[in-house]
Order: sequence, then structure tokens, then C-alpha cells
Amino acid sequence: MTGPKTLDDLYAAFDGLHMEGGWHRKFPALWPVPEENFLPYIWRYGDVKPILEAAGELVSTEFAERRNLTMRNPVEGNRYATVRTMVAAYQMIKPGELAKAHRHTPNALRLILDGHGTYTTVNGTRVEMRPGDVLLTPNWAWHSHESVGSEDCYWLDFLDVPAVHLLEPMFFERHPDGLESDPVDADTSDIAFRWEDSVKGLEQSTDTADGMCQSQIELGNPALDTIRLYMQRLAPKTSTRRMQTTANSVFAVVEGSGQTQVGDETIPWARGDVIAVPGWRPYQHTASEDAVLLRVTDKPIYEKLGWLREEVS
Ligand code: 1HN
Repeated sequence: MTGPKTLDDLYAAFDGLHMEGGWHRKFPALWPVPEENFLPYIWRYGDVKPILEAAGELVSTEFAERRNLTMRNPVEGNRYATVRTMVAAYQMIKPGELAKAHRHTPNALRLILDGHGTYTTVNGTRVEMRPGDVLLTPNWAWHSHESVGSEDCYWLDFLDVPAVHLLEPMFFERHPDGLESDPVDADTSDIAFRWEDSVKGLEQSTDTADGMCQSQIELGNPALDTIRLYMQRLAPKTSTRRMQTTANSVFAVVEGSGQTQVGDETIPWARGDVIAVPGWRPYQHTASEDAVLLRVTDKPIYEKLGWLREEVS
């Protein structure tokens, strides 16, 4: 035998070949249930709005193109994501400003918070952005935003950019002409979920998402290849059941106030806040007053791959 004679020599030989024995790993490869990784966290609109206002004075859209502030999960080593597969951002646009057209493979959606007179153009269709509306920008769709009104407009962006970072199919380009030519105005569109329709839908819905809300409607089915969207109404002074799911969620508070228990933490929230609920962390909501949450979840990824596990207790 000419190979290594001792265990130490054997392991040194593995190292030399950039290999590792399954029985003496430096880091485990398998574990019984999902490990805690990304942290539950909240970004408060009340903290962010003055910062965005200041950015409005200091940073022009000429310079920044898009005045968006992404929310970085505070887990150590994370450079960008809000939860494993998704990033959320606050964005503000001032009267007369323009965010030029671009497209990218990450899927995106927006939830409008405040302001009127702003339009988004998606693949040649121009739609108004009104508070409570949810607007989609699917994979590789051109999109630009412009303000023609007299108010600052605030919204939330949600994208699957971190999923694209993980799997690496990133493509991005700016429109060669800056903007799409001759957009067509539309009030109803496949990419627009209007607030008044959500309110009506929630009044009529009997879906309680297994006790996770008083009523829920899904926007799209799914809204995007990687993202499902649910508007959820919570009844005042009542707690939902407790949910544990492998899918990640980001909740945006569309209306009302309350708190969410995630693991051992209790996180109070109000209108415009964004709450990161990473996968497999048990969570439960309690509304103080009538509340509506937008749940943005990467559930389609887990569904398609056979990795969705959910328990309600
Ligand atoms: C993006 O393209 C927009 O188009 C907003 O408004 C936020 C955050 C990360 C990456 C791309 C937009 C974004 C973004």
C-alpha cells in the first residue's frame, strides 16, 4: 500500500484533494429541522420617512436614478437581504422627478403608502400609483416611475433579488432611450391590484388562512413566479393562531396597528412598517385596532421544489 498510513495523513490527503470525509466534517451538512439564521426585525415608517425626506433634499434622481432605501437584515454576515430570498425597500419620488426605465430578471412589486400624482409604466402600460395599491413588475419587464403631481410619493418595493443572487441568473439593463416610447394609460391592468378592490375582497372573503387572520385575499395566484401576496385583515384585540412555515415572509402594515410575536420577541407595529419573519420562526399576530397586512412570501419557491412545510398551532 502506497497511500497514507495514519488517519492524520489520510485527512491531510483529503485536504490536498479539496475533499472531505462525510464522517469528520468541519461543518455539518444535515440537521434535523431548519436552523435559525436571518433575524426577525422591523423597520418603522416613522423612523424612515424623515430620512427619505432628507434624501429628497440631498440626493437628486439625476444622481441616484431611484431614491430607494433597502432594508438589510441585521444577521451577521448579511450584506443585502431582508430575508433569505427577498429584499424590501422604501422609495420616495418628488414632484417632477423621473426614475428611468430599466429591466432585470428579479421580480418586483410595490405597495403605495402615501402621495398622489405618480405613475409607473410597466412594459408600455402606464398606471397611476395610489395609496394601498399593489403593482407588479415581473421578471424582465421594463419599468419606470414618474411624478406629475404636486405631492411627494412614498412606496415600498419588494424584490426577489437575493434569490437571484443565490441562483445567479442575474441580468439587468437600462432602456436604450431612457424611457419606453408612447405608453398607453390604463386604470385596470393585470399588474395592478387596487386598494378599493382589496377592501371589497376582504369584506367578502371567508378565507381565514387557518386562523392566521380574520379574512384574507390572494393578489394573483401567484402574483409573481417566486412571490405570493396576501392582503390579510386582522380583527382588533384578537390573536391569530401560531404559524410555522419553511417559507419566508415580509409583512407590510397597510392599515392599523398591533404586534407580532416571532419566537420570543414581541414586535409592535403601525401603518407603513415592515416586519421580517424568516422561515421556520413561529409567529402570531395581535391587532390593537382593525388592521390590514400585506404578506409578501416566497412560498412559490418552496411549493415548486417540494420543500413547503407548514404547521398552525
Ligand atoms: C428597483 O429596480 C426598484 O425599479 C426599486 O423602482 C427598488 C431595489 C433593489 C434592486 C432594484 C425600482 C430596487 C430595485
